[in-house]
Amino acid sequence: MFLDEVELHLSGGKGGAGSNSLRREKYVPRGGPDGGDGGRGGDVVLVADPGEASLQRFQTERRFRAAAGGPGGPSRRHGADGEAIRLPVPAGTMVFDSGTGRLLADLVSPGAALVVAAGGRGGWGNTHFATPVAQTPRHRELGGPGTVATVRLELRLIADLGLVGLPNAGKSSLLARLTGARPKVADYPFTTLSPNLGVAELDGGRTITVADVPGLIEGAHLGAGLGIGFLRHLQRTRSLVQVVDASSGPEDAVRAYSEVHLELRAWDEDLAARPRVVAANKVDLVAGRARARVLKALREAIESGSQVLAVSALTGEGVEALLQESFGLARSREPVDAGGFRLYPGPRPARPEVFVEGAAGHYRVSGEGVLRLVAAADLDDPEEVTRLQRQLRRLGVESQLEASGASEGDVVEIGEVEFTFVPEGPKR
Ligand SMILES: Nc1nc2c(ncn2[C@@H]2O[C@H](COP(=O)(O)OP(=O)(O)OP(=O)(O)O)[C@@H](O)[C@H]2O)c(=O)[nH]1
Ligand SMILES: [Mg+2]
Repeated sequence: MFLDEVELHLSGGKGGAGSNSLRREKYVPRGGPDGGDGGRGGDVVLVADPGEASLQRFQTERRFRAAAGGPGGPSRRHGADGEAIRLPVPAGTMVFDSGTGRLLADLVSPGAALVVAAGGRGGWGNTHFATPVAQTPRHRELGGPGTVATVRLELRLIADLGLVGLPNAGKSSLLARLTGARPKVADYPFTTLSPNLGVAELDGGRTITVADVPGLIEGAHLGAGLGIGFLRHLQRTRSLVQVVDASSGPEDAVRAYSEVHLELRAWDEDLAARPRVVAANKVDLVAGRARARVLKALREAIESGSQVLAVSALTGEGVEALLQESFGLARSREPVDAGGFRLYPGPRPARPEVFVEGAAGHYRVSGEGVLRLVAAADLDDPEEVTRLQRQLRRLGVESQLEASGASEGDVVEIGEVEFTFVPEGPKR
């Protein structure tokens, strides 16, 4: 099946740890610190790739974690950066935050990329921590954690031309006639279950992309037939060809036309108002007066502006004219999101938020910034613990704990670590 919606769980790689190496040289008993920094963790990146037609590749694998950064080494050796994971997605993939539903990016132009989960920062080696009083610090940092993200991908195909109509009208046959695509064609309704894309070539090397979607029936917007979810693939086409079966007389043809038009309007007024050609298909089955009557009835039923063209996907009659007309229409409209890649960065809190909950001797501190600090700290290193304490105090953790009623000796949980609360006095 064609997958056009999927949820992914992505994690950036952890940053590499800094090194706490001390320089060793002949005749120098205690060299200075020479521990290098850890490498950055790898990112997880979504990239719009014209070679992808659907989100099929995520059918089975939906969890990705990029590689961790390498540890720093002696002689200021920097750890290797973790390799990024680049996940190709079709152009037209929209990326939403699963939690909030917010649109993060619309990957329209080929090559547009979004870092969804960033790798963690590499930890500093001890060379950064030398001070006049601590010439040989054993202090270094562990790497920071990568960010994690759960995102929903939703594909909306980008095509110049969309074919829409009742089941069996001949949409897939027309797609095959117009382009090199070979969609399934059969004489029963609902043959097409998911969108097909093809590329039509005009003389002079010009091309247009054409999308064929499943048949639409009356009540589709209420969930009848295959529903209308697939219509979102038409929302970004530049023009529409409404395909009508003209072989069973004027009344049927006009009814078919109006039914589809009403469903389009129920879905999206803007889509229904898009420039359109009506293709009266299967005209090989109606000749002379009968054919003229169908075309006349359709032209009268359709609001001015839309052309009605007689075509036959079977014999190819009228297909060249249809292609030229649709090309003109598609050209008259701006390409979808001509600006290409759009990103919607979220507001960033200026200072990490700190949350304290709990009572009666046991408290839990949360907030992303605080959790990161604690996760990155090497708690086996007393110097680092002191530093961490100072940082936490600066963020207001101590004062908030006191405001919540914590007193000396209480248990304070931060992430995966438990501390004993020892207030250090007034905030700096
Ligand atoms: N005689 C004739 N038959 C046609 C023509 N176009 C399509 N057909 C036939 O009509 C039937 C339906 O064609 P499809 O192309 O599968 O129709 P569709 O609109 O894609 O149908 P769904 O995918 O079910 O929505 C097939 O048996 C085709 O061979 C035509 O121009 N003339
Ligand atoms: Mg079809």
